[in-house]
Amino acid sequence: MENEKWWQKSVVYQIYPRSFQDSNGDGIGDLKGITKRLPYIAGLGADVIWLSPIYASPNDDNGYDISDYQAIMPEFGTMEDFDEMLAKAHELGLKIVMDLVVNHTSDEHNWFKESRKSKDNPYRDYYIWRDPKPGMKGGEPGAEPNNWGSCFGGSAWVYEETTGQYFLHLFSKRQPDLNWDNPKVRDEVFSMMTWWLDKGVDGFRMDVISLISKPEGLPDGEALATGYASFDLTATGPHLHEYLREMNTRVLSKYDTITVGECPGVPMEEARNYANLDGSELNMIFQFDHMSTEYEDGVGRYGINRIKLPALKKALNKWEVGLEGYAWNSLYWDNHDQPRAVSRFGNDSEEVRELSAKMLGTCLHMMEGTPYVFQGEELGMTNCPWDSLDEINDIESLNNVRQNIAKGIIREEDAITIMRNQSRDNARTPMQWDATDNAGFTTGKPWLRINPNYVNINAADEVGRDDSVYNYYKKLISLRKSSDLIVYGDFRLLLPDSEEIFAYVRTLGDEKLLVVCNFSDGNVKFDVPEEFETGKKLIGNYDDDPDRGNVRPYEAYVISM
Ligand code: ISL
Ligand code: CA
Repeated sequence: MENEKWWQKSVVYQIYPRSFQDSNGDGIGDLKGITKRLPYIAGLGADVIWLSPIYASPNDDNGYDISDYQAIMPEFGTMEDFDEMLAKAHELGLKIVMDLVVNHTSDEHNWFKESRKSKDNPYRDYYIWRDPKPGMKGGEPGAEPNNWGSCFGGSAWVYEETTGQYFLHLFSKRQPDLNWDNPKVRDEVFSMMTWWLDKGVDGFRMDVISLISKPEGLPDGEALATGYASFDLTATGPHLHEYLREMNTRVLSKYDTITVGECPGVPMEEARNYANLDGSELNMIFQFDHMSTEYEDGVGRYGINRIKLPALKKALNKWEVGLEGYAWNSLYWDNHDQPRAVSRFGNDSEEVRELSAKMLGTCLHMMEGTPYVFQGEELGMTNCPWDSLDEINDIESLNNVRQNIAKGIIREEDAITIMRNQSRDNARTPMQWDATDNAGFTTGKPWLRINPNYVNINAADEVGRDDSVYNYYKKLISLRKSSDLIVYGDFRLLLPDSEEIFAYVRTLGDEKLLVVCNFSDGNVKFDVPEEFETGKKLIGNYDDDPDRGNVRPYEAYVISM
């Protein structure tokens, strides 16, 4: 293929360090733990690791609130531990991608500690400060500079007595937004990125990068049922592309990196600019259309709706087809912010969990783009059967569920069901390594509840068992490595309206693949198209050959021509 890039052929494995592997018995995953498990990731065939944040942080939002970008969180270890991990990863042929969280910092970052001191502090303009609404007293209800809501519930503004102004936070109150319009802020961020790249890291996943340029004048937005406007209205602000190009010229273009921008609220047409094939901004972005098909108007994510397949296909199809020839896709079902895919899109009941996890893997890994695997997805790990809200640590789901109950948008008795379905903590329960106490994650008390099903679902069992989800993922990954058709082929969706079948064709030159996935627990009639009649099965989650007129429960197969 012309203009091939290594990151187009890569498979990325995401680690949520707090929950991956504890090495010293304090119940918290750490860098030494990751180093110990690197061979496991290499064994799966992934070649890039994205680490969720490992920097110094007071952990109001588990590391996404950073107080020092050039220091390691003491609970995770030391800079020496980091260097050792990086060297070991490189030895195994694994690249390391850091999480770059620069829409905001922690309120304990030195810049913010200075900034809040006085209006003429040199760091004042590192953040976004505004006066109360004219004629109103700071702190009074309705005196906020505008009606923007925080993604974690409530207003996006906090009033500070000291200087009589509000600061903006699109996330928690302890995550003040940086002012990217200040060139000094950009200098600081770019030199910090350069420092990490010089250290040898291989790229960045950029947290909510679509939100860094705020709309001119910070205007009110349309209020939702919560009374606040969505943070989506700050996506792709007036200087966004200018700042990303500047970052590219001043930093990224000097290294051979992989970059992915997390872009909530960005439509497909706009994404073509972010991930332009000319390489002037980012390599790819994470879109959210397929992560929000079940959201309810006015309620958003923390409601009781479940997904419908046609909407899910429509969302994914739009990005597969829409970016072709313009930009590169990233592919994911799971990450640290989402419920577990097998529980959400498949079926986690004992009889069909493995089958449906393999089906989901097939569906995603045969698409065009760079696939991401979130820790435990390769084992078919499931949502957690939470017993009470007291067990939940996740600030986003706790705040939103409480807010929605208070506003009468959801019923209190539905709260625990909503947590079981939607809380980010479903992804964050510790990695299930084996069937020993605490799933082999820690010898101490785990920081978050371990899913009780670890006795049956764990890596020790799956690595050694041929028909496991793990070994199936391993096959999917190695197939991609050996096929330009899987990496670069055009995507064409079949049967967009089917409520059960997700089927598509990939084409490259005169090579073709047919991918058929049954998202339902019943037998479904489906005739293999004539053009594939003489094709052979490349992979599938049932042992025998597919029946050419019927797809079995949660069956997935791929036929190549
Ligand atoms: O999926 C979402 C909408 O409900 C959100 O979780 C959205 O992805 C998110 O809030 C943006 O995520 C990123 O930035 C946050 C951090 O809490 C997340 O963990 C991170 O991935 C603030 O830094
Ligand atoms: Ca530890």
